[in-house]
Amino acid sequence: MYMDRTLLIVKPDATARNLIGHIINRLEKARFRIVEMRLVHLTEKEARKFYAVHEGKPFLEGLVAFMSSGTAVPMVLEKDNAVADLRTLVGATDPAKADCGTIRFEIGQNIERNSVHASDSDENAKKEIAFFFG
Ligand code: FUP
Repeated sequence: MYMDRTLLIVKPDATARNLIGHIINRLEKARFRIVEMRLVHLTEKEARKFYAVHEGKPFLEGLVAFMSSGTAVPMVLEKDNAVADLRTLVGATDPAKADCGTIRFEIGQNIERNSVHASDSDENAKKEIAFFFG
């Protein structure tokens, strides 16, 4: 049976605070299954490519510097309705605006250092999974 897939990245602010295990625990308790996972340290060039959709935005330079500042953990997650359910679990981009109980509400530090990335559509999930896992 085909299962929906999405991409999550544990961002460098979370790996620096030893929160990889905590995030995986949240994901598994929400019934996501990890089907691929890597530890990466993105170059600035790779981070810029990943966030190409934000070219020209005022926050891009800071975001690229942050995303290439330390270890990140991209993973492919499988679940029924994976994309939408993961966006719900992750919460709003700005942790200060995220719903109570979401991952960004719980551990996000600010709109840039918001601990996790989650694909926002099936189409982008496919592209982002290919970016990290070929
Ligand atoms: P999201 O889909 O929730 O990750 O949000 P966006 O695609 O809008 O933004 C991607 C990343 O850019 C965010 F995770 C953090 C960063 N960002 C900023 O640093 N400042 C902003 O004002 C907006 C986004």
